[in-house]
Amino acid sequence: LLLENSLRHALDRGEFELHYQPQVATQSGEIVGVEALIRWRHPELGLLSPAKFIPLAEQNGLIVAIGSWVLEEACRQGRAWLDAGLGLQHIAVNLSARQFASGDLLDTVDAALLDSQLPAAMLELEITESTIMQNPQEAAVLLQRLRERGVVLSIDDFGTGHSSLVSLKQYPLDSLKIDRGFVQGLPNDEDDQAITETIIAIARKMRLKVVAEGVETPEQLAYLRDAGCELAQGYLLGRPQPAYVLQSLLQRRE
Ligand code: G
Ligand code: G
Ligand code: MN
Ligand code: NA
Repeated sequence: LLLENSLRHALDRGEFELHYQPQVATQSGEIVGVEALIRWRHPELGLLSPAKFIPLAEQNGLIVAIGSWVLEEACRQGRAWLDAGLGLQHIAVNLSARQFASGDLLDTVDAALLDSQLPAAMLELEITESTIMQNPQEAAVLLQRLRERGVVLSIDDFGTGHSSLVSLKQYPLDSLKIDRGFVQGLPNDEDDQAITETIIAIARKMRLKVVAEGVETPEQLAYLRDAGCELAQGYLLGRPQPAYVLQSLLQRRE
């Protein structure tokens, strides 16, 4: 396929870029972190979202090389923002299942941290429940190794991945991200209320940070804040944007 061929060259040609979406404290409104989200600036097709090429990269294995680039670039940017005194607590990066299982994730993370001199505690890695459940034993070891380095570990799309709550106890996690599918129905849908409140309660009991995704309305934000959800992310608070746009947002805040 055409897209697959150009995907092979996209890294060498420098066609990928990271956009950054703010994560905001629901109490203060302050931007405390960002999530890095990859985009492909395709020479003919324009800016492509990850949905258009990440599944393909997962299939053909290119995701491992792309994922390494993402880690390096995010850490480099995080360090630049740290040096600029912008006061971000963390920069979050998504890991795909294949990248997680590749066998060189630890080396890749170590190299990205070493090259950038980003403090490990500023790097947050987002992993889905299904990635963990593909190989629960190996995942436990890998997450432990990452934790030993001081990296922050977060479960993405929490509530959608069929992991038992009990099993989560075995993993050294720092944070849960409430899937935007549950946030969508807030503040009125009673099922979504029950689910989000339960996730917030679990997070609190397990001493995990909790981030609500896909917050699009002031009513959703108010509901989540009142329910005790610390952090929120979504179009209401900021779309994923190029580094320089996010940087000007952060500077305006100073
Ligand atoms: O950015 P967007 O809004 O379209 O993201 C769509 C999906 O692509 C999300 O599920 C997100 O986790 C995933 N994604 C975005 N950036 C990356 C990345 O750098 N690596 C991987 N593996 N997935 C990503
Ligand atoms: O799976 P992950 O959480 O990494 O997905 C992030 C994706 O969600 C990105 O594609 C991002 O653009 C998208 N996203 C971020 N905020 C919102 C939002 O408020 N509403 C919707 N529908 N999508 C969002
Ligand atoms: Mn994510
Ligand atoms: Na998500």
